Amino acid sequence: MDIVTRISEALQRGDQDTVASLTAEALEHDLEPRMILDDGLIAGMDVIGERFRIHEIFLPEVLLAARAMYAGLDQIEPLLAASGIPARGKVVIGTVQGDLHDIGKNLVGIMLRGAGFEVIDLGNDVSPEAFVTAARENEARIIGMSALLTTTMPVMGETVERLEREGLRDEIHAIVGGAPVSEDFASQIGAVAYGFDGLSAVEIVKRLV
Ligand code: B1M
Repeated sequence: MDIVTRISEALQRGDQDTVASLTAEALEHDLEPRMILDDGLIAGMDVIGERFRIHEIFLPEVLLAARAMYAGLDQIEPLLAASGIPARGKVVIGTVQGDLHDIGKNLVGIMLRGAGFEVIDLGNDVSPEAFVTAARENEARIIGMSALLTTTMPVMGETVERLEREGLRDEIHAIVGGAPVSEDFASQIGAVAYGFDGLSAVEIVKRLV
């Protein structure tokens, strides 16, 4: 079995030590960080998500898988983020209020930093007010919101409404992403764009800045 598949399987078992050692081994063998990320870590997490959906596994297993994901991600992050390009602009990012999923949002942050943007990461459970205040105070032109739960998606719309109320809609652009979010949803709530993954978020931000 190839090393990337072994990383995916170790992640599914929640075996963080093996994910850490296999990721280190893969990097020593010059495997592309993006390949380790997409075909190992994200692929493993996709299987976990599906097994959780059909009640084959439960929250403790998902938590262990998330911990194992970070054991690999922590090693890949410096490689994805190392661009050496001076900052091209500021982006405020966060996972919306009520939502604690932060793996995807962190990946988006890593890719943006790698593309040379200064990222102000507000973490998870971020209110519309906190997004808008951080963007205003840091003079950031972009707010990037992530949501993984259908129940927290409306917070994205509330943030856009808040920008409107404060007269900032033309100055600060809201972009949205996360597994349940879509292009249609983004235009319904008045966000300027929908990002499918970290790379597409980078493309959008480059276009907007
Ligand atoms: Co939760 N969870 N979870 N969970 N979890 C999902 C999202 C779920 C789909 C699982 C399922 O049922 N199959 C389901 C949501 C159902 C729904 O809303 N329709 C679910 C649920 C129900 C829950 C709880 C409610 C469970 C419970 O308590 N009963 C609970 C909610 C807690 C809360 O937030 N208030 C919960 C808890 C958790 C854990 C804490 C155990 C853990 C999170 C750990 C962490 O993040 N630190 C967890 C996990 C790991 C998942 C799954 C399995 C994996 C999510 C993930 O990290 N994926 C997830 C199933 C799934 O998504 N298939 C699930 C990997 C990550 C790289 O992908 O986040 O999609 P993703 O990010 C991608 C893109 O979406 C995009 O780029 C990223 C890179 O490609 N992207 C952006 C993301 N944000 C973006 C922003 C952008 C642009 C692109 O621009 C700004």
